[in-house]
Amino acid sequence: MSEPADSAAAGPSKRKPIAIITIGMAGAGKSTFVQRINSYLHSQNPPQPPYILNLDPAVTRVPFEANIDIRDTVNYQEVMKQYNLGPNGGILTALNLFTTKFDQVLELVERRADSVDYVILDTPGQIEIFTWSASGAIITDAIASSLPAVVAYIIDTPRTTAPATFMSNMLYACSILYKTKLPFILVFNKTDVQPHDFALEWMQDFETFQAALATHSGTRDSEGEPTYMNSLMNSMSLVLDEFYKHLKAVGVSSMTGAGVKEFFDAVDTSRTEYETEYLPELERARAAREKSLRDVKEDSMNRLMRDVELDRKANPAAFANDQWDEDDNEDQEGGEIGIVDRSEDPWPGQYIDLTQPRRHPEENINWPRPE
Ligand SMILES: Nc1nc2c(ncn2[C@@H]2O[C@H](COP(=O)(O)OP(=O)(O)OP(=O)(O)O)[C@@H](O)[C@H]2O)c(=O)[nH]1
Ligand SMILES: [Mg+2]
Repeated sequence: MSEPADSAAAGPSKRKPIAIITIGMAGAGKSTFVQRINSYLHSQNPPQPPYILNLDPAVTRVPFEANIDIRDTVNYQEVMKQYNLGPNGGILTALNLFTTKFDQVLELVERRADSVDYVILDTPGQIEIFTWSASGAIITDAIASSLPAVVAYIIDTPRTTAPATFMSNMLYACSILYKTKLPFILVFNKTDVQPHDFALEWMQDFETFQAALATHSGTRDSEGEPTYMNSLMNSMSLVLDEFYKHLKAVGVSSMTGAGVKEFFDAVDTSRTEYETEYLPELERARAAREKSLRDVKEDSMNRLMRDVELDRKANPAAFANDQWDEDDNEDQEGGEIGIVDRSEDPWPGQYIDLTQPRRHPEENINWPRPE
């Protein structure tokens, strides 16, 4: 449980809120989960109401009150009509349109950073619309570069008891982890219907997963040999073994509220992970981007100088006429052109704009404004 002291300490030294990005297959229970963690936070003492963003333009009814709702910005039905799109194209386009305004969303979120501890995002039902679109990536990156962030990957536990389904769901989770590189929590939802121990067991010991695979129908052909699918999954389970080490898994029932406290414990651990792993990576990426920009500039400068050199060789007479006259630059030390930063405080000798009143309280001088 996050200590009540947290929100009581709201002030300049308050930690930033953490963003929880819920992602999951259609019908996994994302919206119900958001509602559940929302009511859990409200029931804390003192209450810690989160800041909620609904990014699903097609939902007709959300079980929580969103602070920012994509449906207030774009009308998904209108988008479908105007752009002549089907439902998924409509959702994707609506999300793209919303993303063009995401800087305003970030501003609003940042304005509330001092008063909230959690920012929660509910994403569209069709998972790939968020995970494989440019706008999903832009939103995730924008949020994660301004706040600590964690992905809550919601899994429909009763629907993943078959080893093949379990594996494809985990591979999907794996691809999202490597795409976002954010701290990741697997949320096995609907544990009131199906407890998630089987999943934990499969994740901890791949041999039990392979055993489950072997006993499952359809994994042997008519001659009793393992099918291609079976061998593929066996090899994949070894790959996933490495992936499981990087994440936390919790079982939750969004219906009853079981496991929500454990979920928030995992969120707290993720904050530390974000600070120690994601943030340095983000800064490295930023520095690399700046360096590559510098390299590109340097490269074009070098090419320009080479061209000038070639030109000089090809046409020495013209070059002789086009010399810099040293006498014209006596006041320029070393021939360098002085760059003035107009945004900085003026210094003696610099031009002063007399149309503006200038006050120097420490010198007690008050320039009069000209009539
Ligand atoms: N028994 C049980 N049902 C749940 C639980 N969580 C969600 N559901 C049910 O699962 C169905 C889908 O829930 P939603 O919250 O709409 O799922 P979603 O992932 O937001 O769905 P989309 O946004 O349409 O993809 C609803 O009928 C919920 O009542 C749970 O913990 N237990
Ligand atoms: Mg939903």
